[in-house]
Amino acid sequence: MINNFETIVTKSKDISKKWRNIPAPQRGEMIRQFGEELRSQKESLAKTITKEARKIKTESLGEVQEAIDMCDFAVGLSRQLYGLTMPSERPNHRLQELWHPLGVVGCITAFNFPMAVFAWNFCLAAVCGNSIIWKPSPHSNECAKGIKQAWDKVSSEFADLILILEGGNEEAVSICKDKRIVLVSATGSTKMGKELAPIVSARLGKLLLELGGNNAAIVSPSANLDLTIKGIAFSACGTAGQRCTSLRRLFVHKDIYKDCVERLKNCFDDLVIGCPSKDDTQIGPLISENSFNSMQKILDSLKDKGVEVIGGERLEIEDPSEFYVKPALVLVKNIEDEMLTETFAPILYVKDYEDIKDAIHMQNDVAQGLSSSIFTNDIRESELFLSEEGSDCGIANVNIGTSGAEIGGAFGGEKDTGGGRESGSDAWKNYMRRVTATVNYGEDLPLAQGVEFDES
Ligand code: UN1
Repeated sequence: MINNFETIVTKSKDISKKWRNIPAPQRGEMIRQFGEELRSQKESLAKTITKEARKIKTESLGEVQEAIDMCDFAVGLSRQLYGLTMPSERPNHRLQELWHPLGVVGCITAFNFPMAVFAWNFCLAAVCGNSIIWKPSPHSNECAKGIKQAWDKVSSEFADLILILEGGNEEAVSICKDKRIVLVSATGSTKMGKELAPIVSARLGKLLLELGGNNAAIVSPSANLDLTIKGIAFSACGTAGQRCTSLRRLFVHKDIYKDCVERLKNCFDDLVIGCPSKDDTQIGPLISENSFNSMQKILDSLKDKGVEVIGGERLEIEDPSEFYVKPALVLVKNIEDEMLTETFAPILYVKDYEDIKDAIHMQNDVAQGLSSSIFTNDIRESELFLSEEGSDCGIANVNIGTSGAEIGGAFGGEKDTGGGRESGSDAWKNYMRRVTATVNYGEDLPLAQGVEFDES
């Protein structure tokens, strides 16, 4: 039994009961102040991200910005938590949807987005009238504390709206088991999701899952290659390949394959790998030795099969306890088993294609379904890619890499990615319960579907 678990859940439940009675626009006002606080602490919060998650400066700043953007979005939402009104089939009746808070939300986050993903969840949960219990990754407890302190500064008697439960798997399981935690929103690997989801489902709790990706991009002969190479490099190598949206597989049309691979090799050679706090660094180290070992294991198994691997080696830069790697380009002739799993490291598999439909098929032919891209100037191809016969992912981009989504859209994916949608659009609906209300303001009692029931 985790010692502070009971206290945390009780406190969270208590505060949720007070918070839900605050009108939504007033809740929005407090979130606006939270956003202002994040703005004023942007530099120092970004430094904490760089220190713990080892992200480069510009990405850490971008991550705090993502949290600020979520605050702004939630402020707007605070006056737009709309319920539909539908025409009733009966006279003198009103048919309407009402949206109410859920209560306590549990949020489990990963090391790679130690602030932004929490902000996606918290800003929506809070504006919708809920409290949140946050279990951050054990790699990012300081980031969690930084966010909590910013909230404490503006939240007066509502400080408990964010309560942090530090820990690992045991704590995550406790959140999943507890019936008082109405919704569990979890970000992490598919393996983690498959372990946790049955626990929540067994109590018929609500789930919001954002799990692994195995994202692909297609490069068509009409693509603007300058733009394409930049998009590929950022998606495949940015954050050292440790985003759920990182680009892992590339399908290049055979007519431009040689040129594209040549340019990618040069581009990967030019990337500045080093200490993430330095201004010109583009790629920092991997999060841990374990990540490094998983990457090497995959590359070794490919090499053993005779597959061409360029790069991927460890670089001894600065602190010898850190794991810097050169991003790997893996030139495959056939689909290899290794390509079908997500390795959280900068490995980019490249394969040629002849027919766009084959490329789309290969792109979709994995268990995961998070993000996807096509680089093309051919409108027929881009429309096919976005059509129901195209990408089967939750995110489908044209002439943009697979990573770096804005907060305004719904974020998440299909299949082994878990099906959840967080962040923008109508993702707020996940954090509320819907009541369908029918009101009869007439003197008679007509029944729906024309059913007759005469009691006399
Ligand atoms: C994640 O890696 O879990 O689209 C989230 C992106 C970021 C979010 C990534 N906005 O890459």
